[in-house]
Amino acid sequence: MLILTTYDWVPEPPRGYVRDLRARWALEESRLPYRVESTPFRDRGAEHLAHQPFAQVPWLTDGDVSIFESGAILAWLGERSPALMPADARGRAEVMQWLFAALNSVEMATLPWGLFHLMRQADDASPQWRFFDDWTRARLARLEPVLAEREWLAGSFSVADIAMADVLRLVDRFQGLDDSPACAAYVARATARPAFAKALADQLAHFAAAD
Ligand SMILES: N[C@@H](CCC(=O)N[C@@H](CS)C(=O)NCC(=O)O)C(=O)O
Repeated sequence: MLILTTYDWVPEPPRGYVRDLRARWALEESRLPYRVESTPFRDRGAEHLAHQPFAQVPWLTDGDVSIFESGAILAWLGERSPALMPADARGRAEVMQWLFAALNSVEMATLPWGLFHLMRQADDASPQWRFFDDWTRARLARLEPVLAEREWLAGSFSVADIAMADVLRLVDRFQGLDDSPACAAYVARATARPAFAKALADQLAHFAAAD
């Protein structure tokens, strides 16, 4: 039995975007059996740090393996299910490069961009904001022609799409995909999948239950 651990509660703004969603989504796509456990949001103790050294979530337990970082969890689950990653070396390489690209080339720019919005600091008069806005626009401009010509990043749907679509969701939340129709259509396509809907509903219900 796979066990996914997330916080017992989070404030309202990040709900629906907490990274356990990526693991939930992959688990739903794979149909692997799993359950969700909670770790305290407010009181992050030694047990938490033993699984996630930055006191963050999520982490996944698979037998005697405990693994943190949403990207590493996606890669791990990809190895467990052909619904998430092909078994052949070339296919795996395709998925891995796009998984890393989502996290290391796109999210690196878009996460600070999203945080500016969350903190209501997205102000064109601010050079710091303009830096992150330009950086995000540059990444989207390169991604746009890629997504205009393919349904999914690496052939069939994979963990790379879970990562990339979830990264782009945060941009979409603040209307950042308005000038990137292929990126917007890709997010709509990915989030129309029943596994995403289940993962999102389950995350929202999990945190709401603790209110
Ligand atoms: N790179 C990590 C980031 C994990 C992360 O930022 N988790 C957030 C929830 S989405 C968290 O635990 N935030 C609380 C904190 O940083 O104290 C991953 O992808 O798993």
